[in-house]
Amino acid sequence: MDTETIEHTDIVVIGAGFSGMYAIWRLRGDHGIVCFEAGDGVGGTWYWNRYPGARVDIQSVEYSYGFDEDLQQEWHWPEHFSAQPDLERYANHVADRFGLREAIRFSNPVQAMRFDAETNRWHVHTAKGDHVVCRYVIAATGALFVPNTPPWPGRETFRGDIYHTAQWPREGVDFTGKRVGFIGTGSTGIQATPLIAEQAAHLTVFQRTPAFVMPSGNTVLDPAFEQDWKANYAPRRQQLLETFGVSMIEYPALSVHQCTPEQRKEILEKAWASKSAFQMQVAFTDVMTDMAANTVVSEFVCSKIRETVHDPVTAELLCPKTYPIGGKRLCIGNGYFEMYNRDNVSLVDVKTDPIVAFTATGLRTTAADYALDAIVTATGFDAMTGSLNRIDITGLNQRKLADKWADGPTTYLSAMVAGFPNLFMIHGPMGPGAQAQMITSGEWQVNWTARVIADMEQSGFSRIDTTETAERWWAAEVDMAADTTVHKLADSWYNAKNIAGKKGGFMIYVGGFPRYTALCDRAITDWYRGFIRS
Ligand code: N01
Repeated sequence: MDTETIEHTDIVVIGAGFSGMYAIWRLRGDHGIVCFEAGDGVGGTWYWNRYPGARVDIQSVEYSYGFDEDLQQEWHWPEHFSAQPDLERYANHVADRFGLREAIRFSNPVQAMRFDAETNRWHVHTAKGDHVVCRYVIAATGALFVPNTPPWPGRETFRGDIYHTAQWPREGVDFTGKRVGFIGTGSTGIQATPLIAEQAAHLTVFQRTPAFVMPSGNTVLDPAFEQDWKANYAPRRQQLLETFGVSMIEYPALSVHQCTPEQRKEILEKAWASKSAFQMQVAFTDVMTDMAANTVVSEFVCSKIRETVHDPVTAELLCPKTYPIGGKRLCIGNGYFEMYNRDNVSLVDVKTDPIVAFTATGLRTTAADYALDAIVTATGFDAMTGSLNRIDITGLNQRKLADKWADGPTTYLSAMVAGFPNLFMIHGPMGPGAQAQMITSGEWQVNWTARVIADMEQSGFSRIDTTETAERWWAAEVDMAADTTVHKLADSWYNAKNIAGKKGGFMIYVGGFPRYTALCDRAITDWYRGFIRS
């Protein structure tokens, strides 16, 4: 006999990261809400990524919630760019302050979801056996949640410990006296390695592609700066939404071609010292659209690397030469290049000599064996689609989302997928994602979703879907935006090329947040253009 208890609610939120928590707060007034969270705490990205050096690279006065004036006035960020423990503390404070935990079921990931077309309800099933029937699902599942673990053989034979930075032990790891191998030199690797190098007997960094890394210049938060933000929070939050990347950076007036060599140098030095990696991307009007301009900036960064790293062979290996600056997400580091001047750090180029296996005693490349006591993988994520593809999602006509997305994701406005009604995504594939400050842009997307749901209810509709025509239109918009930039010239998680065999086109909308929000708003005001409500 089936003894399963079926619960009914209005909305299921998947994920208690920053967007999921805000969705609970924003929608719970008028709706029953249940939120399922895989971890045993709140914070999402900032819950999982607790590796040494994990730190946000957008200033914290921006990278924080704006929905509650008292919260933003009372909260104090100790540093300009907050470290993971402070971000997790903030997430916990918000959960407690606003009573969000009541709605969250921890350590209980959603495993399967099925849309019942007769009743227009989603049936949501979880790891702990919950079965919740709801009208809407909001997937705030995170663009970077499922770790990428390259399938090197021999993992089980390695006698030491293997870690992935996105699944770091809560109690930390002591590398004192150990020979540590570190794979991956993206945003995560460049943050973690300098701290591990301070502890380890020896650190060997295995690099496939060098990164463009700007110095962070992180400091304790200047009280006058904090006061200025607190005195102006409301207009600043609005201003953020009107900027390209939902972040206050200085936009340039000049093309590189309009500048003398002296002017170029002055502008680039200012951008380098600006405390924002993204300033480098917009040092001139044409960095992201003209390879000649881009090369001027790339060469400037390489000159900084050569000035910093004493060993010329290592310095050359660290200079990115195969893709444009800004093509992949830029990184902000704290002493990353300086680290290579330490006696206990060495760099291995695994582009020319790839890793082939774990061994009992370390790692094997095509040319050598490396003896190691611990291995850290910072090999990134099955980004954008990984989180949802891991859930067995069945939409209309028994169609599985993973099948629909087998050749890459399709979405309309990154918010919905045709054939999967009443399922909304926050920071979904083909959205502004990594090119827009995630907390503020997430709040905006949740507000937009809340508006759509409120309209449904006022108009007496019970189903909203999008169409394949609308998805094609959005794909063309996403491609058009990317085609005008240098992004497509780099292989990264933006275009699914970070994982061998993964399919998909360009997955980030790089047309700017103001255009994105205008298109989302216009879809609503144009009588839900691209949607079908019934
Ligand atoms: O992941 P990545 P990440 N053999 O995909 C290498 C955000 N973030 O975790 O470049 C050898 O960027 C891979 O090499 P390659 C941010 O949006 C933000 O670092 O593919 N190496 C690369 O070096 C960021 O973009 C913050 O050739 C292999 C690395 O692993 C996103 O998260 C901090 C390999 C993966 O780099 C992801 O960053 C951290 C293989 N088989 C992260 N497979 C801040 O806010 C992969 N690699 C500061």
